[in-house]
Amino acid sequence: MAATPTPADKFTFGLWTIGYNGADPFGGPTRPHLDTVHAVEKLAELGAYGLTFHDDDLFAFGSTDAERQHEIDRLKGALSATGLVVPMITTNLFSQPVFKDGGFTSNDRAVRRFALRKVLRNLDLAAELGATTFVMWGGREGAEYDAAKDIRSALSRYKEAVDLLSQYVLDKGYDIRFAIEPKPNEPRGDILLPTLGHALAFINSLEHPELVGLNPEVGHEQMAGLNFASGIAQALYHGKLFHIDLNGQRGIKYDQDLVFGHGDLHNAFALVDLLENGGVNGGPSYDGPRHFDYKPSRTEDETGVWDSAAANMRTYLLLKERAAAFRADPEVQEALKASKVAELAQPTLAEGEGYEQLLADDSAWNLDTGAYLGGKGFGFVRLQQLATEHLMGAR
Ligand SMILES: [Mn+2]
Repeated sequence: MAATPTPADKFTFGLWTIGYNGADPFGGPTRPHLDTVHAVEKLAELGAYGLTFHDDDLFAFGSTDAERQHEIDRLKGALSATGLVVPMITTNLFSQPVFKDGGFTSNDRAVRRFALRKVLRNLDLAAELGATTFVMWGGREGAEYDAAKDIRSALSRYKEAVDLLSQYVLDKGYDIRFAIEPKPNEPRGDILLPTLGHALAFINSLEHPELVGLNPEVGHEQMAGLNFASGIAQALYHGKLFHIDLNGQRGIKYDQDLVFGHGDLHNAFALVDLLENGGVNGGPSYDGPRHFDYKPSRTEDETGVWDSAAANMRTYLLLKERAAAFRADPEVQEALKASKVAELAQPTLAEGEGYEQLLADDSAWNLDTGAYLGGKGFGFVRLQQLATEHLMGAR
């Protein structure tokens, strides 16, 4: 069955997702600790491709070198036994009290220097495990109060950090690129680089912008009221979709981290259609891991954890099937043509034409603008209904 995942689908999971114990700001854990080796075995059984983690997910903060190495060795053993890979790792600069005002941008310089050391050590581990993407989610890089944080200095320190880490990767010859993960708020009142667009602008200020791209997350952009599929299209336009975090979110509220598709299903359909069919000649527009950053709900037991992990992958594959059917439908092709969707790819000016030729073209100015009142519509609603019917399996 096409909706059964295999490693070729490149589905990956954060160790912190399936390992989430159900603790929230209002109550403690509802599930016991999940062992890393068991997690890797279960993910392999379900058809996943890889595992990702923060340093502190794998070995507790403050571990001795021997304890740290023990956990790394256990992971390596599980990876070689199952064939799972680690395509991305990331550093936790948010859980410990030392990071309460951030890591790269804490007002406390000693904390910033410690944060850099923690990331440098984790970059060595990324290279050792063959991870080629290093995600940076600056969850505590922000503030609650305007006078408390000099935002321009904070951005300068952020740049200083990313520039240093980029130089390290270049000097070491590591095959690693960085992916910034934007989020508007939570846990801070306001987080730096709150949306994909803010992060894109920031990347342009860096010493090595070619090494730095984005890891956009469905729920994070939707928490800001933004259209995720549209944002991903812009990230692709700039060549900056280095990684992606898939999950579900229902509107502008706290970060829900639902299963992919359990939030805005219509936008999830548009996203999968873009990723799978939005490339040249209708092929995929993105070939990296389809990474799930979700949380099994607090109400679930361990069976529910694995059911929800499987649900992420199954929903993605079902949407991929629906998107293929949508593109293959002759009525959809006709509706796309009627809506002039492809005409937007045609340059507005003719070959070699500049403003002088445009100014000399009376037909451009003499357009019968009055005819647009009551004239032919674009038919976008019809197109959306066709998409909806394919999404519902009604066509
Ligand atoms: Mn994420």
